[in-house]
Amino acid sequence: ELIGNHNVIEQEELIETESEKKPGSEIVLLIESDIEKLTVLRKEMEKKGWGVLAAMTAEKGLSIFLSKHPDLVVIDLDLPKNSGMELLERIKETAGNRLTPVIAISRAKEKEKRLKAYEAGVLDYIEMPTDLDEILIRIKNKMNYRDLMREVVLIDELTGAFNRKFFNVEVKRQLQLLKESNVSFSLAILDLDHFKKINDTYGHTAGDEVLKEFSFIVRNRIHQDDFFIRFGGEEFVLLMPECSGEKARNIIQSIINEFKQQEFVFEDQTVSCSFSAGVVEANYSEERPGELLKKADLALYSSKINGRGKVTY
Ligand code: GH3
Ligand code: MG
Ligand code: MG
Ligand code: MG
Repeated sequence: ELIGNHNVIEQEELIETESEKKPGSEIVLLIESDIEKLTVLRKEMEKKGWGVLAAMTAEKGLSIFLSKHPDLVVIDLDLPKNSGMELLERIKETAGNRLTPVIAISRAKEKEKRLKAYEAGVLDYIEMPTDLDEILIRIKNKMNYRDLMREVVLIDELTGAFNRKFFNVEVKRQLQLLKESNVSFSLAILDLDHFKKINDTYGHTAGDEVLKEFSFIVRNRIHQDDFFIRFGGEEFVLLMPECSGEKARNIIQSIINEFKQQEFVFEDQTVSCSFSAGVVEANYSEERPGELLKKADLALYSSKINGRGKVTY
C-alpha cells in the first residue's frame, strides 16, 4: 500500500496537469500534497464543471498562481514544513487585488492555526475531514461572492470589459511574471475612429450601441487568457499574456477587419465604424506601466495619422 517514490513522481505528472478547460468555466487552483485527497477533490470539482489546476507543492502552486489566473485557490495548510502558510502569505496581496478567494483546508484543530489563516486573508477554513458536499457548497459560495464583487468593482457595465482599476493590478502581475519567468506579453491600445461624429450625428445611445458591439466582437475574438479593459471613454487596452507583438498585431488586424464589416442602422441609415490600434511588446521587466502605455499610444497615433482602421506595431 506504500507508494514507491518512482510511482509518486509518475502520479504527480499525471495529476499536475490542467483539466480540460471549457470556455467560461471557473478555474480552481488546488494545492494539496496528499494524493488521495487531491484525486477525490479534483474529481468532484470537475464533476461540477470547474477546471482544476493541481499542484502538490507550495512552490508549484505559487508558479501556477502567478502564470494562470485561477478564480479560486484551495490550499492545504498541512503541506510539508509550514509551506502552505508561507504560500498563503506570498499570494495574499495579489489574490486580494484580484478578488480571488482563497480557502484553506487542514486537519489541524488548533485555534491558533485557524486564526493565522484568517488573518492571512482566507475566506474560509475547512477542517478536515468534512463532508464532501459541504466542502463543494462552501467553495461554490465563495465563487458566487467573487463574481458579484468583480461585477461591482472591476467590470464596466456598458461594455463588460474590465475597468482601469483592474488594469493597474494586472499589468503589475504581468511585469512580475516577466521578471520571474521571462515570459513577455503584449499591450495594445484600441481607440474608435471618429467616434465623436457618431454621437454628434445619431446621438449618445447610438454611440453606446457601437461601443457594446465593438466590445462584444473583441471579447469573442481574443484568447481566453487575454484581458480586455476599458481605459476610458472609447479607448480600450488589451493585455495579452505570452503573446509577441507580431502575434498581437495579427490578432488585432483580424478584429479590425471584422469590426469594419459590422453594419449599424441609425435613423434609417446604414453606418459602419472602425478603430485604430497601437501595440507594444513588453520584454523588459523593470518597465513602468506608464511607459508601456506611452509607447502603445505612440503606435496608436501612427495608426491614426496613417488613415485610421489600422494597427501599428
Ligand atoms: P479619433 O479618431 O481621433 O479618435 O476621433 P474621436 O472622435 O473618436 O475622438 P474624440 O476623443 O474626439 O472623441 C471621443 C468621443 O467619445 C467623445 C465622447 O463623447 C465619446 N464617448 C466617450 N465615452 C462614451 C460613452 O460611454 N458613450 C458614448 N456614446 N460616447 C462616449
Ligand atoms: Mg481621441
Ligand atoms: Mg477615438
Ligand atoms: Mg480616444
